[in-house]
Order: sequence, then structure tokens, then C-alpha cells
Amino acid sequence: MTHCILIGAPVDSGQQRPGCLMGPAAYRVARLADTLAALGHSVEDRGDLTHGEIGAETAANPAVHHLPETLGWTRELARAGREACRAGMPIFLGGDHSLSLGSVAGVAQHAAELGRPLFVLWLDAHSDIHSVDTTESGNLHGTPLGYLAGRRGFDAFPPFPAPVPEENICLFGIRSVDPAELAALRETDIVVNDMRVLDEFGFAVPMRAFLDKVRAAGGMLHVSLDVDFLDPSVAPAVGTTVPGGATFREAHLVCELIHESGLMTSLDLVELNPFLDERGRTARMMVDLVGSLMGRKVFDRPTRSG
Ligand code: EXY
Ligand code: MN
Ligand code: MN
Ligand code: MN
Repeated sequence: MTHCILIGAPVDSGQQRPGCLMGPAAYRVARLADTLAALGHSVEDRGDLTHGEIGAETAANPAVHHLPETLGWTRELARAGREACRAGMPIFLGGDHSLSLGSVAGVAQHAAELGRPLFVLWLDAHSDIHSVDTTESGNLHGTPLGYLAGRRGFDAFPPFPAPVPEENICLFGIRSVDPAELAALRETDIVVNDMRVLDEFGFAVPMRAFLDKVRAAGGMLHVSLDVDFLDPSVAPAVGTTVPGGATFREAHLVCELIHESGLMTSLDLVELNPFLDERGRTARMMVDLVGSLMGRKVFDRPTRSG
């Protein structure tokens, strides 16, 4: 049984398509809390955060959108995330992926306080490894991985509290990488399981390899699940769809493997845009995936531990 702490993060300052700020409400309407409780977990819904004080920060890159608001969210999410980790397992309800600038900062701070290594699993069509300096769209939802990996180009942001070692970061489902991101990935030890790898080896082999690495290190595992990890035919309610994503079963297999590992200690659910949804279909899909992450299974299989 896990004490699940729901933290609403109605963040939409990281991109320009309205709608992500409706995400937390959609997860609640899709009965996320009931799904978790039915699996025997305790659930504490801490409501929705606000972005706190907005400054007047500017960026040298003229393309950048909503930097002050995003910084406000980052500070507030880092605070809330670090505090929630002490009480249970935070589940951040987004909101666009710029929320992970703060959520992972808070989780990383907590891991550092415990003296445990943090690993990050990025389930996403995109590598999100731009910096404030390299983004061409100016949408900061394309930058959180660069920040949590401690990359340069985030001068306006607080120093990331405990940068996640590159070899502890696993990208999974990648199929849309900008030139500057490709250059960045090439100079790092980040594990990139793009769709070509998953096409050749399937979803289970690379996922088990990563989870075995987390277990061997006695690590904590933060999972950042972007709706666009899934194929748009399965999950249409996201502003950055990319064809060729995970099928319904591939996504559930990944979640079931993560549950069976017993390693997940924090979770982001990001980029749901209910304004683009079809009668809540995507929100319900995401809640179903959380059910698989948290132990719903057809047949009992031993949870791999130790
Ligand atoms: N790489 C593109 C950009 O930087 O604008 C697209 C980013 C999409 C980010 C979404 C959250 O995954
Ligand atoms: Mn704008
Ligand atoms: Mn993303
Ligand atoms: Mn994405």
C-alpha cells in the first residue's frame, strides 16, 4: 500500500495551446483517487497549486514565452514536491511538461537529503532537452530534461538542487528530436530508447534493463509520463501529437513492469489537454495507466524486489 499524494499543477505557461490548465480537474473527474483507493492505496488530494509570485525575469533568447510565470511554477512545485516526498508518493497532475522543471527539482532535493541516487524515466515522444538558450519555439515545456540533467543555459532558474546523473536518465518512446537536442543528447550518457529501439527489441527488454539498473543502485525512480508517449490514435488529447507512439497494450506493459519492479517513488502526469479530448477518453486512458502503475493486474505476478 502506498500513500499517494495528488498535487494539481494547472500549468500552461510552458506552451501556447490553451487547455492544459484543465488537466488536474479532468483527472479528478476521471476518478483517479477512486482508482488508487480501489487498489488498496491511501490517497490525499492536496488540491491545485498556484504559481506563486511572478517576477520580471527576462531571457536573452527572444523566443522564450512566459519565463516569469514558469519560474513561479518551478519554485512552488519544487517546494511542494520536496515536502510531499516526505509524506508519501507525489503524483503531479499537469499541466504541461514545464511542471517537471519544479516537480523533479523537489524530488531530487529529497533524494539528496536521503542520500539515495535518483533515476528518471521520461516516457515521451520528445526529448525535452532544450535549454532556455536553445529553444526555437520558446515553449519551456521542451526544456525540463535539460534542467534536471544540470545542463547549462538556465541562468534565470535556481541552480538545480542535485542534478540527475546522465546515466540515470532513460528516454523512452522518443520520435521527435530537434537538431539542438540531438547535439545535446550526443554529448551525454542519457539512455535514449527511441521508437526504433523499441521497434527492434520491443518495450519489455529495454525497460527491464533500465529497471534492473535502478534496482542495482538502490535508486529512487521518478516517472514522467507525457500523454504524447502514446500514439495519437489512443490518446488524442495532447497538443504535441507525434504519430508512431505506444499502443494501448505497450503503454500498459510499461506501467505493469514499473509496478512489478516496486521502484517508482514519484510520478508526473503531463500534457493532458482536456479541450482536445473526446468525451474524457484520454483522461480515462491516463487514469487506467496509473492503475497499472499502481498494481491493477489481470493475473497475480510476483513483484520483483531485492
Ligand atoms: N522540441 C519541440 C520544442 O522545443 O518546441 C517540441 C517540444 C514538445 C514538448 C512536449 C512536452 O513534450
Ligand atoms: Mn505566449
Ligand atoms: Mn514532454
Ligand atoms: Mn512530448
